[in-house]
Amino acid sequence: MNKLADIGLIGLAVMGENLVLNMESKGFSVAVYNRSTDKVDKFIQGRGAGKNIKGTHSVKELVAALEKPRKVMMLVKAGDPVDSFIDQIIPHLEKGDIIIDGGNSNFTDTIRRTEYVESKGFQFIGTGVSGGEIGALRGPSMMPGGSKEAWPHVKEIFQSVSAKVDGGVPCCDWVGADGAGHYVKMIHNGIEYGDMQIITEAYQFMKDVLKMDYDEMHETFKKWNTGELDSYLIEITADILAYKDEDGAPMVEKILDTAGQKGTGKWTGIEAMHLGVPLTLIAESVFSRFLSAQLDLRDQASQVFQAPEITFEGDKEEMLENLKMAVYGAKLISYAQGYNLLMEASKEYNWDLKYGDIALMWRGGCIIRSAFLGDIKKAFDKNPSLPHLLLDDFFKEKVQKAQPGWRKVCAVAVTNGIPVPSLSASLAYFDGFRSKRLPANLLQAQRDYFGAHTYERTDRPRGEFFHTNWTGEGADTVSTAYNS
Ligand code: 2AM
Repeated sequence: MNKLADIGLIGLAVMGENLVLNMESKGFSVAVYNRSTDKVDKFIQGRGAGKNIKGTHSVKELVAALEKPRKVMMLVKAGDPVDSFIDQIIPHLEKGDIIIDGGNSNFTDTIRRTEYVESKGFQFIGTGVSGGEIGALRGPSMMPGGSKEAWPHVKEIFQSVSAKVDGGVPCCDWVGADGAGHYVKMIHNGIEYGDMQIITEAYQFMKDVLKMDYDEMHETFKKWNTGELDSYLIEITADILAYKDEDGAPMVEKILDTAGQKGTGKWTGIEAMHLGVPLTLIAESVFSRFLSAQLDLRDQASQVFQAPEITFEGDKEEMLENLKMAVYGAKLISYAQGYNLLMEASKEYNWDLKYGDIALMWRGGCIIRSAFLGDIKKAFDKNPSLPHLLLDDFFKEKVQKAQPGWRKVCAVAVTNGIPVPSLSASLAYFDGFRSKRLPANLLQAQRDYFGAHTYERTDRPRGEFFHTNWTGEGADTVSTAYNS
């Protein structure tokens, strides 16, 4: 490879290697570098052999190998390594050059880095890249944000390597300023936690309440994948349930029930708290992983508490249909809550997010890809200023249809002592969401009673605050109002 490369990539771990091969297969030349330079040589002699890929052994050599404006993309461990590489790259750049972070960075870091890199006269892109190893190789979902002037320079490369849906629409478009791309990736991961938790609850219900065997469960998920639940995670669940260990037993039965996590679901939950958005399903999914990790405590508790005897005697097929509705209803709520958070974030951080386009970016390539995302795109195409997904006609109709079965599943699960935190929390959210009046009037009275926090009245305009001397002992001084 003699001519200068179209793009440079730092970080030859799983995602980096596969993305480089993907770029090269689409006709782009790539220069690569890795901190441990033996990995560069191994890659060039191995999977990268005979391809339009140039190995380099220093950041300086990498940058010198690039066409201008230079595009240097990092796929390295999130955190300090990203800052360290930015500082190593900058001295070799010229005006207009672009640094890209394709790792799983926290959006607050991306906001800070965009400002920093721009202050040095260069441009910065923080992009979510989803789809794992295979996605990176064959076409990931990509969610770029940062310095907008940089987008036209990387658009062709990004959209060429990304997944395509509906006969060629790329699952990659400009998301917004500074940390917007990584924010959208964070929400994607939160939704992924939710979808996975919903599925695991359905699995436990099938196994413990409906006493289904693994082949039956496999067939059920396979069937579900042909309808409105058609999605990557339902598809792989069907595969996983069919997988047998060498002795013929279901592989899943042998896996320790303690869930790991890398933190992006937790960030989503923290962010929901920060912006005051009821993101209950994703939060329950994160907490469920924490609870699963408390193996020793659960072991002790299981010896202390007797589980209720499971007494389901109804029609199994009918209950399976109810379960499908519960899964679908919970999923509707999860995405509606996720979008609620996106909408608040768009206002808070001035991003002007295009909600329908975001659904399209997730439509293919990534872990949460599903037919369902097409319906979200349609909802925002119909009404770009839709205040909440559940108020769209399609979603309204679907959630109404899901309700009866969803309620029955939660009731049966609770009666039989089967935990369904995401199915029940989403139903509770829905019941709260559709309530004109909640018991927060009593809560406000309590706050006013013990802390003179004041309340507003139903018979007076909003914004007028009142205090009652509930005991006759308090003074008339009121506390300053605090609203999250
Ligand atoms: P390495 O191969 O030299 O470990 C994923 O771990 C990628 O991030 C790898 O390319 C890895 O480089 C890189 N990485 C991890 N920690 C790093 C650090 N502290 N400095 C530079 N690169 C790092």
